[in-house]
Amino acid sequence: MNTRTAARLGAPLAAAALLTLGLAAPASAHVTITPSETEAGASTVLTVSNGHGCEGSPTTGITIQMPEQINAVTPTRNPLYDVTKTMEKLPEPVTDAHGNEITERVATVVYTAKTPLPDGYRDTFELSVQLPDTPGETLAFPVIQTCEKGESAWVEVPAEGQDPDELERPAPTVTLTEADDADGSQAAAEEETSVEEADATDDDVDRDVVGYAAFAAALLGIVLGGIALARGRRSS
Ligand SMILES: [Cu+2]
Repeated sequence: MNTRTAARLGAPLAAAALLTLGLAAPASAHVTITPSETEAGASTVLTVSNGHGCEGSPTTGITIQMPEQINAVTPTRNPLYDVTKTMEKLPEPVTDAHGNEITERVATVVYTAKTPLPDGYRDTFELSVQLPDTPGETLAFPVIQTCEKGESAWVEVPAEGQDPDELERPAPTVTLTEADDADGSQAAAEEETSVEEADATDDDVDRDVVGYAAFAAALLGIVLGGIALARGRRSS
């Protein structure tokens, strides 16, 4: 085969490869959440990613529905979006991580774009959440994506045994895994060391506080130093 023939053969092959990539891209560019798997009971930050517009139309906003198993949600602000929470009353009051009684929960988080997001670009949205302590459970976060033209409802949840890849617009999900320290075989040993661990955790927190204090003091020193310098200059 001479180089000319190779080139002639190569072009259609490359085109075919591109076509395959093009077809594969939409599945990986859905609205997704990372991590898609994380420890049950954890306090964590989930990142919702929006990979494309509504059939080419720019995205104007997304509404994320919180699974009812999550009561505590703190959305991270985003300079390109206005963010609001819609609340709903809890059937029964619950106690939050700070020991306060809460009577309502965040039902949805709405990000509204200040400037529509063009198709072909992506944005991410962070939610700080307290996950329920139910290993093995998969939580669905249905998302409504609104666009300049139309909307996409990422709300499909696979039926028992169905492959989520078969769905056209699957709701992003997070699967809760067994916490590392909840390993059954180590449960007894853990009980013994749990007091020590609790102490260790306290120490860690103390160390963090000291770290932050040192950092704050250093910052203050810089600021005061700057002021002193400025004053010195002015008085001289
Ligand atoms: Cu997609």
